[in-house]
Amino acid sequence: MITLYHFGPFQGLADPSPFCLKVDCYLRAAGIEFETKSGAKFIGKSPKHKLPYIEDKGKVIADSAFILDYLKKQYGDTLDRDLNAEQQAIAHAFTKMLDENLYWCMVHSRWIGSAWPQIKEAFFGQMPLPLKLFVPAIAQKRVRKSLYMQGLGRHSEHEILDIARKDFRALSDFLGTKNYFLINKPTSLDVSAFAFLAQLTVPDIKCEIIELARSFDNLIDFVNRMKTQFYPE
Ligand SMILES: N[C@@H](CCC(=O)N[C@@H](CS)C(=O)NCC(=O)O)C(=O)O
Repeated sequence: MITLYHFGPFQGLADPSPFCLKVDCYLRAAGIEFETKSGAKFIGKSPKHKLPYIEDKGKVIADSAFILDYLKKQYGDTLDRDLNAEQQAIAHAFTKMLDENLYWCMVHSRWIGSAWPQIKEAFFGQMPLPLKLFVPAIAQKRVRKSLYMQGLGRHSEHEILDIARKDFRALSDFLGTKNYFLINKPTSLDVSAFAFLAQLTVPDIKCEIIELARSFDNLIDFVNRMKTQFYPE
């Protein structure tokens, strides 16, 4: 059986990481049985020092994109096999927009922006003393450096919100009144979109980017549709 190494449940979601939630939701949508092992401690054991990674039949695969490629090869491409080349190209472009652009806006709001006090409490509140006095600051410093190196961290909060707004607008306009992004059933693009949009709409955190995401009604309806379908619990 496949083991998914991830962070673990967070405020009504299977995971606070969009990449871990993507793999979790893909496995459910594709009907592939799996078990989970939860905890930030697995970051150190991951071949790429990030989560998620999976273990299957003695093989270890890290990175959500490589994991989905592996699952499609080993267990059949049940979600995307009906997509034509044009739809696959659109799915690729949107997926990379989520992974490489919206992700960093989300990281900024959680770790640097106005969500930080709430995130600090949610992620580190249970940590024993004296760890919780300094671990959050060390983690925040690392994330700040990553954001600066990536480039998004050099923008103002106002500019970052504007960058996120354009991603939400593109997703919302493309989804329109459809139930799913590409065809009349969920594909891996729906899984990816859910994994990111749910982070910004389900948890009970108050901040500007979450307020902004929640102003796109069709995206909220989409998240609720996917949640009801794949997370009925
Ligand atoms: N490209 C990777 C990104 C994974 C990733 O960035 N994971 C973050 C959590 S959202 C992580 O494990 N960060 C831990 C760290 O950097 O120490 C994927 O698609 O899986």
